[in-house]
Amino acid sequence: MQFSGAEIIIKMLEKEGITVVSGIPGGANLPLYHALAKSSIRHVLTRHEQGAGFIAQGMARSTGKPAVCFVTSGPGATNLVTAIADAKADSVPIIAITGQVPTALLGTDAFQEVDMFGITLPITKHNYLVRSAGELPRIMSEAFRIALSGRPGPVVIDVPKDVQLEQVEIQDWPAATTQEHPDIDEAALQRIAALVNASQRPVLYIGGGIVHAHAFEELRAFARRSSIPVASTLLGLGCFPASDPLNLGMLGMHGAAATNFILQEADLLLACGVRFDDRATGNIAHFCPQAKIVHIDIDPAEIGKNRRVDEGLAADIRIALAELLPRILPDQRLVWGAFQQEMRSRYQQAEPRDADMQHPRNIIRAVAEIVGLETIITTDVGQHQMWVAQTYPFNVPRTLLTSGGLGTMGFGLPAGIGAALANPGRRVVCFSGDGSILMNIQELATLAELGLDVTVIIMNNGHLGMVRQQQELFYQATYIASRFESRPDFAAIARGFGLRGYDLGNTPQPRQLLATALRGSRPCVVNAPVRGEENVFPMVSPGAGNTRMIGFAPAAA
Ligand SMILES: Cc1ncc(C[n+]2csc(CCOP(=O)(O)OP(=O)(O)O)c2C)c(N)n1
Ligand SMILES: [Mg+2]
Repeated sequence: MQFSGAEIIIKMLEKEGITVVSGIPGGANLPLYHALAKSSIRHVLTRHEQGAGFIAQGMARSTGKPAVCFVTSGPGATNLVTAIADAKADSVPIIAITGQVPTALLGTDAFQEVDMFGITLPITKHNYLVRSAGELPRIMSEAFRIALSGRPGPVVIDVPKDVQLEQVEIQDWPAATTQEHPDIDEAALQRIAALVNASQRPVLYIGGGIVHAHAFEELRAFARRSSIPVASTLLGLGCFPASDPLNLGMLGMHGAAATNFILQEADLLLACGVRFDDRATGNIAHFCPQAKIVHIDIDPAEIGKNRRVDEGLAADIRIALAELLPRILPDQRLVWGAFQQEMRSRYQQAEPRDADMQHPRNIIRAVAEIVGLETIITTDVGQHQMWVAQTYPFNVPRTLLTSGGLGTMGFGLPAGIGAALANPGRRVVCFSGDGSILMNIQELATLAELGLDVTVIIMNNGHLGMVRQQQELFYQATYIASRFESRPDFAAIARGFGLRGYDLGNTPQPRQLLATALRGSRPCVVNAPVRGEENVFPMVSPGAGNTRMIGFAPAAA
């Protein structure tokens, strides 16, 4: 049978189980949209291509399955670049199908031509410039396999308009993608088990790799069998329940002070699905100075990249932990447990007064008390993001979606829309900042159209707060370009988009108004005024080791 290139793409998406695609049409991808019109795949029209990219990310991050977006050539494609780079940094499997000028015009500076293949080469796991429709079944199938296999990541498929229109005969379609797992190194498992069994002060250091491998049960069983505490990166939060006594919370630049001190004393670091990112390790020369290092990660390129390891294992972390479990001796580690307890009581986080609803941490806690455990939280980037990471009790995997590696302001709202699309019946709350929300605020129109259960809470401090904080602490309080002169009325803006809008600054009873906003399931925006001078503490100074933290005081002995 004859199919056009565009029809092949749509058919392959159907075969891979794609039910929603986000995007924006334009001249160079209209054949693709024409084919989409005949498909059962739902299209979500965003208001900016970056929104489409982050909606795809929200779908992929919340489910672990690849998600797809469509954009046109030139400006449509370049508008998507940040979302692709963000997906690369956090290993998120999205597939971006970009329209391109006809093959005959490639390289001529044609209208709306950019070299998307060249631009995205360093920010994709893989990318294609398709030269003929006959290649599309193979390329589409490969793209899904590459996006999801091993360490996941974004794939770009750039499709010239004539290739979308080209008719070809297709007899056999490739089967839907399945995942393979490489064999595991038995001898390395034995050596790692021996190190664990011989250690007295082990710590698990876990991250996004646990999420991608769905290794939640295996991690819990492993940690509990031998009473090994678990320190998490930003992207690992939720993998291990916040409520578990072995949970140490977040390590690193804005991690818990006690956690950074506990790591300092570790004699064995079990790094699982992490990449020794500088935000987590601080000055790496001072990170876990007494510890032997075991690093297990699906990506062999990560092992030994930033830190020399005593034992490295390139493997699927879920399988590795499951295989290790029976080789680990049960141990209560009472002495180590008592030390951790002492650190925790000595270095407690300073808490704001309960009644102070102008403190971000109280707002975050109030939300956590109202919404259920299964609620998906998205954040933007800045102080509010770190307060959420420090404060919100993440007990369920994949309930925190945040831009970790790239730290992209504007991520939260569209990622929240994507999460709500992919998880019908689940509530989504996006914690944003007054700076970040403006970077993709146009997606409130998309949200209003879809009517999804997404609540956006804007921690409004009148500043690019994280920038202001750094200027205060490291640039002698010389403030430039970090304070907003104008104060948009976000509740009114929300209403202008057709959404419910609330302002906690306009009521003597902010808790009650917050509860009202979160009642029901229609989308809404809540402006939450917070003090401009508040800082996120503790904080490791840039370039220092993790135990050189500022902004915390040990409790009196
Ligand atoms: C797209 C983008 N531009 C610039 C930055 C640098 N940056 C990091 S945090 C921040 C301030 C964020 O302000 P806001 O969203 O209001 O959050 P707050 O820190 O005030 O809570 C800036 C400008 C960034 N991370 N992303
Ligand atoms: Mg702000």
